[in-house]
Amino acid sequence: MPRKNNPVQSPEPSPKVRERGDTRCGYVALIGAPNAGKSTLLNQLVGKKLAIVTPKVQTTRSRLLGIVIVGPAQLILVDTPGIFATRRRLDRAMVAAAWAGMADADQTVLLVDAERPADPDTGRIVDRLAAGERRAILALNKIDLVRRDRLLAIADTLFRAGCFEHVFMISGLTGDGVDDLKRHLASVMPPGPWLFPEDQLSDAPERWLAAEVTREQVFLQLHDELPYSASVETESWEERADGSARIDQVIYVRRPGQRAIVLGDKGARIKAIGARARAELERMLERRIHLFLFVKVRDNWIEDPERYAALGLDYDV
Ligand SMILES: Nc1nc2c(ncn2[C@@H]2O[C@H](COP(=O)(O)OP(=O)(O)OP(=O)(O)O)[C@@H](O)[C@H]2O)c(=O)[nH]1
Ligand SMILES: [Mg+2]
Repeated sequence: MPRKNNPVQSPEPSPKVRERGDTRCGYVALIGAPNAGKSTLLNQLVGKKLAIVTPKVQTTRSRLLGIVIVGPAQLILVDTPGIFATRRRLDRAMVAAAWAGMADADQTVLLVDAERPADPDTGRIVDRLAAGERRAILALNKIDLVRRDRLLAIADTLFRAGCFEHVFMISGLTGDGVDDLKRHLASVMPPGPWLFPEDQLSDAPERWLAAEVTREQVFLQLHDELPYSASVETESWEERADGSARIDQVIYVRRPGQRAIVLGDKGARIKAIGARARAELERMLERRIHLFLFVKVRDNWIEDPERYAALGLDYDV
């Protein structure tokens, strides 16, 4: 049974190379415009779904570590929120978290959606990398959607910015090209001891991952500004004698009208969100889950320092 605060355990034992003292270990930041496919790639690299993924922009709100062992190397992957031109405090905090994820990393992978290579957000990130003389790896993503000759032209144009030392053409979704990227990252990690136990896949507590699973359904099942006005917190987690767990979560929204939408006609929407989230949780945690969702209005959550701390974000940026 998984331990409560040390979430998902690796399915396979990794090689016992630590005793030999020839290990490598380092941080790899995955950065890019919203929707570039950072979280999809993190999940593909780790081989397990940790980060939530939706077709909507700005799905990821704070940094998440995914840990994977490749031969003698432990890669600590940092999924970050998309980087974009910001307005709200929450946006600023998300983007600050993304840049901070890169500042501490040994390697940076910039993901570019090959269908949208001229995206202005991507342009701004490339400019900032070039201005700061940061070297990065370019991962041209979603190659399953774009013709090969077009990919070469895109890579060529981006490469001229002068801040990329390697380019990989990948599909985070199908896994195409991801093994090459993984092997390359492993080979350039600095020598050193592994920083996490070899069976650990993430730094995120299960309570937080469980809240993310529900937030993913909020993003998938609700539209317009609602997903961006909502946050989810796990309030309680009760282990049951039969091996199952009862999880109570609150979906916070900003206005009573939004609460009504989340509940839906005769509670149909919240029921559907709960059903899908519960199924996902059971798959992720490999056990029976009883999920209870509550919807509360907290008008000012988006300006409340305590909520930022709960989300793992800095308030004052
Ligand atoms: N066809 C295709 N779709 C992809 C690929 N990678 C990601 N996607 C899709 O792109 C959308 C966004 O993926 P995410 O992984 O959530 O993107 P992200 O960069 O983490 O987005 P934010 O967290 O919002 O910044 C989802 O619908 C994914 O299924 C890919 O290689 N090919
Ligand atoms: Mg993401």
